[in-house]
Amino acid sequence: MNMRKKVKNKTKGIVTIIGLGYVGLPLACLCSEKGYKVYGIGKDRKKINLINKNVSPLQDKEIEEWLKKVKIEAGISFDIVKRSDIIVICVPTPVDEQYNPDLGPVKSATEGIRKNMKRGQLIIMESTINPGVCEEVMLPILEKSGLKAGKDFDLAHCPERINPGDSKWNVRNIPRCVGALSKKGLDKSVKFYKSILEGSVIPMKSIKEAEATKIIENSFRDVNIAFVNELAKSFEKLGIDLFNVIKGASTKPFAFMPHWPGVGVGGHCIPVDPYYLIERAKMSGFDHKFLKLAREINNSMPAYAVNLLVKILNHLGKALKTTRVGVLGLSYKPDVGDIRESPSLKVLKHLKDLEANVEIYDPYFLEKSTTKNLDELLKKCQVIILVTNHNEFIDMDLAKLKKYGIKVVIDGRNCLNKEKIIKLGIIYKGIGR
Ligand code: SAJ
Repeated sequence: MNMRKKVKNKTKGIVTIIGLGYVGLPLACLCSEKGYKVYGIGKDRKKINLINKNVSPLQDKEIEEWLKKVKIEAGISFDIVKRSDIIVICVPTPVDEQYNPDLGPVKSATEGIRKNMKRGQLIIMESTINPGVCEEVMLPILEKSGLKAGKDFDLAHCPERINPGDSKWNVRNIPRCVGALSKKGLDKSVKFYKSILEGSVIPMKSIKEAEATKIIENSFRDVNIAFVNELAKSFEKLGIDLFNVIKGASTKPFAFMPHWPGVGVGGHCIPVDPYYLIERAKMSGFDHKFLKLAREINNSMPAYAVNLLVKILNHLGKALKTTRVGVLGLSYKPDVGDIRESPSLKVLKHLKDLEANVEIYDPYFLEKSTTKNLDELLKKCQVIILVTNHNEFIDMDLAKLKKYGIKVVIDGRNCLNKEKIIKLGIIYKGIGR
């Protein structure tokens, strides 16, 4: 009896997860917990060694605990694909400096599978991709093996919906949409996900529909954030506190979904995914003017926040060059240590271009911070720009701003108490408030 059969008798089957980050690692833990023999393929030896010692390479409490209770054999070789029943791809789908989609990781993972794939396997793509990637990019590579999709192997797409730092929604309970090239592939995929998930599994009519589902979810979020960011610029001139207006509009019990203006849109999903649709639609002769405008508005927010500061300093007869500016936060979202596409990177670049003296503090990135703690930063600086609404900043004792002589606060996440800061005689400016 071969290895696959032996392991199959003792487990539900052999699953190999390619990509062991925020998406792949929780999925690997869940598959192991639900009785699959789980292998992981990664690129970073340090991370792989940690996982093999049941230690999480990610700053995520839940995964740290989970990894201690499951068994994942991680490595860098694709050989293990030979012995797998199901192979799930969870690699990054980034954009480059010019915001062009970069399918490099997808292509190399698919190539690794091609060299080792066997008859009867189910290959599932979980990374966020635009409609067409499975059939136009992955399929040609896989069929170079001589095996035929739908006959010798199955190809499906189940877009990931991981929300880092979310205590309510996680890999177990988030509903998932699945699409596949063939009915058999769809049935096998739905069966697999139903065997590990508590959340519902929704079969889509095609693999393209599954690809499109995730892209519109995140494009929806990007355009809604752009909507309020444009309002923020307009209401700044009208002297209206947009933050309060959105709170007012949120009392409408239907047909309104609040989004919040801020210093920018970061992360590996929201600011990235729309470009995958924009570029693919362009190839078919459609120009997504609206999606592109939303991206433009959101990308303009870091400079907008810095310019708010410049305008205030000029009004005070001060120059940015002779002011020490404290940047609070590097992460793209609160209480996680993730800097991908973070607006903080653009804020720091604008400040550097304007020759400002900058101090940085982020409790999740002490190695990138220039001060050991928040107090040290406040002591050194005259003005601050808050970029990340970490709880540590929201909970700070605002009297310290006065004590350390902070003159201006730019609240990039509208998360500080505006009235209190103004009462302390400090100039407060939020985004749209
Ligand atoms: N942001 C705003 N205003 C908002 C909401 C977010 O400026 O009203 C900014 C955040 O500060 C951050 C960026 O946008 O810089 C992205 O924020 P996010 O809350 O969307 O966080 P992500 O990137 O972790 O998004 C994930 C996504 N999940 C997946 O792609 C599987 C997204 O689909 C979720 O909607 C989002 O979490 C969520 O709802 O928290």
